[in-house]
Amino acid sequence: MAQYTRVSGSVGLITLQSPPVNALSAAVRQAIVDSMQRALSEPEVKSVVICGQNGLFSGGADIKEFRGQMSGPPLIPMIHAIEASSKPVVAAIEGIALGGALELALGCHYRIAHSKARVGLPEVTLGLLPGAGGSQRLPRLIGVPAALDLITTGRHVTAAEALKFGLVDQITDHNTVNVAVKFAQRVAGQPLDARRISTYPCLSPPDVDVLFEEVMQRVRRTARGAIAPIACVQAVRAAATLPYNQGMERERELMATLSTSGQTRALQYFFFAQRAVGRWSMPSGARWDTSKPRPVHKAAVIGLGTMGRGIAVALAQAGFSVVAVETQEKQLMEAKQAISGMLERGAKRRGVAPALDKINYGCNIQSVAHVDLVIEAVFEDMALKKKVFQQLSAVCKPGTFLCSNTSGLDIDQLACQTRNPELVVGMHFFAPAHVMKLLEVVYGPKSSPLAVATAMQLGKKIGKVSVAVGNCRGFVGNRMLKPYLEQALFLLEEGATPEFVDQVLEEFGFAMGVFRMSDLSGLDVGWKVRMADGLAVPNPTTGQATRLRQGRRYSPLGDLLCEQGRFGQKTGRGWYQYNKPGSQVAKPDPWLHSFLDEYRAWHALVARRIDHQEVLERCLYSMINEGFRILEDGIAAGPEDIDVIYVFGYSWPRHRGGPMFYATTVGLNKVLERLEHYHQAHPDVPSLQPCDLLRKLVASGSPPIQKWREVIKKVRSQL
Ligand code: 3H9
Repeated sequence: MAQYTRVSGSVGLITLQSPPVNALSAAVRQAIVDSMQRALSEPEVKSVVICGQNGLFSGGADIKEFRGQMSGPPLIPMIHAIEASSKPVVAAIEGIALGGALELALGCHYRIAHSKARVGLPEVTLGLLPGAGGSQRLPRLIGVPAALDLITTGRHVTAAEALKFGLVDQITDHNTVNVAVKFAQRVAGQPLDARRISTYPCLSPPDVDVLFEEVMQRVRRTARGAIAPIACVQAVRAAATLPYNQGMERERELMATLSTSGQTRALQYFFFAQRAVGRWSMPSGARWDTSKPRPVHKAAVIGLGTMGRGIAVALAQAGFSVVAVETQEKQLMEAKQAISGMLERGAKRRGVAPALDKINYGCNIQSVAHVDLVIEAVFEDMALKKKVFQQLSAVCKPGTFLCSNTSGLDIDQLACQTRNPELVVGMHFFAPAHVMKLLEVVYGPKSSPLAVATAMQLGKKIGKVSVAVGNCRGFVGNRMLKPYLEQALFLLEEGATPEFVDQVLEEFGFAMGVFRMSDLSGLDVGWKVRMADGLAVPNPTTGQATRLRQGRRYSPLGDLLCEQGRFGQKTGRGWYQYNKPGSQVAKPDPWLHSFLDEYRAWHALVARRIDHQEVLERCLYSMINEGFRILEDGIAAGPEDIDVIYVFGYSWPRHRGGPMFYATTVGLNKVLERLEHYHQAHPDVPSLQPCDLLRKLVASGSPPIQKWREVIKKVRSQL
């Protein structure tokens, strides 16, 4: 709620009190309204300061309240009343002032921030806009271009940047509340007309139409189908072109549309999902809150290819001492140069000194003897990784955690090579490892909770969203990718083109369609895995049999491209053609179209017209079906883990919440029915056969996603 006290004789101090982030819940809003009335009615009180307890102003509107009926005083009139107050009101911003909290501060007559505070209007990330006057006041205060930047991206800005924008009046290194109280005493009795932002004209550049056109085009391009960023531009446009009251009316209309959209529900779900993955658990019952991590000071990276380099950079940038090992002298020198470049560019972007001295290089595995944790990132080959783990186990000091950056190999087999299998976990980074936010922390049957807790904490310290998952082929992310890729290939066999499949998936919101993504990652990677599995056979006999392998339908299309040396972007040819090797501009390739025609003719396949719906349903529902199997097997503890992995690691559009949340928006019964339909048409494709958990969820009335864990527990206890 909020506490009202009188300080220094004449200042009414309102302290927001609602842990953990002083969100503006109904009770807090009511307490602000009551406290303001009291401050206005007490003749001794000449000015007011609003602050938050525990060094945090406020995290904004209470997102949990969005799920139900709103109660308590609404924010808009509350903020208007503060702005209209005859006594000056000063916001004392410590920690954070986000969303509705910054809107509240914009209603105050003055804003004083601590130098370490951050402010922002992140509503767009929740599928909303700053709907308590923020879209109308901010452009009036800091100008249209800066307001567009803050409101359409939702980015947090530092106090120093806020001061530069004119968003706060003063910053301080001292006790912000004390400074604000003194300030409030000084400005008591001064005229307030010039301090009410809603009365300011909205100063726009002369070419305002051009500006909005450009911003709208950019926002549409990057929004990938999200509607909130577009509504944010429209709201700021209203501020720039309409009087304040009409602008507020437009803000209200746009907010009404957004707040009832499926996208905001998905984004709010995702907000809590991101936090839920931190509360990990293992089938053994070990949990985040009962397993203490061990501090890591010094880490090592073995293997300095693309992944190893990115991991070393991520560690060094986060302040860890790193030993970087590559056994071949020449590769070591190349890696050192590349890593230094990455560190220098990163430091330049962030305006800090490059952490070059954090990394020591070596070509001998002995140099990792004294580190606390090793991340192995050698080539994805089980025999090689086993050898490295044997060496590490012999060389490292007792208690060293041994982690593998494998993208899908069996962690247990690696653990078995060591003296202390309980200290072995997977740390699956995503390329480029210093940029991508996702980290899958993979526990095997022998991994200890201590090892999992330590890897999870290390992930957090280097800025990753870490998700703990069980050990199986491909873990969560790549295991679900398999049926998705497989369906895309089958669609080509049946008549689709890579361009069409990609277009449908990109319209859905993926940053890249499946074929463009495969070209980027390199087609040879999967080919090598399929060869090791005995699936891809060089020069197979032709005929129907080549499309049925190990008892199930198989498409050798990817293998045939690789046999032609078409490995994707790096060779300038793959599912698309590129101007030169390494180029990123994918162009349709007539050669590939004739190749597909010949392939179909050879296998007596008649191309048919495939529509959008079939592409989406077969690619996405087969992937979702695998997600249910993963939940059934206990590889992921809950649907949130899968959704977070897909949004952060596989560019699943965030405004669709992740694959498992998306299934709820389609309707679980519809997903089941369509899978049954496609499985009937393709009985030799096991990934289309609906899994038991999906059937059980539908049979139990398709409960909301927050209740799935209970059903999963029941299903697993019956196994
Ligand atoms: C808005 O204001 C709309 C307006 O325009 C009005 C329109 C009319 N509500 O992230 P953390 C919980 S929209 C409820 O782990 P951190 C969070 O779930 C709002 N709960 O800590 C977690 O709970 P648990 C605009 C909230 O230190 C706990 O607090 N505001 C809220 O890493 C700790 O959170 C935003 O979008 C909330 N607003 O980061 C800000 N915020 O422990 C969203 C947090 O049970 N919040 N919780 O898992 C954030 O960005 C970060 O949480 C913050 C703290 C930076 C505040």
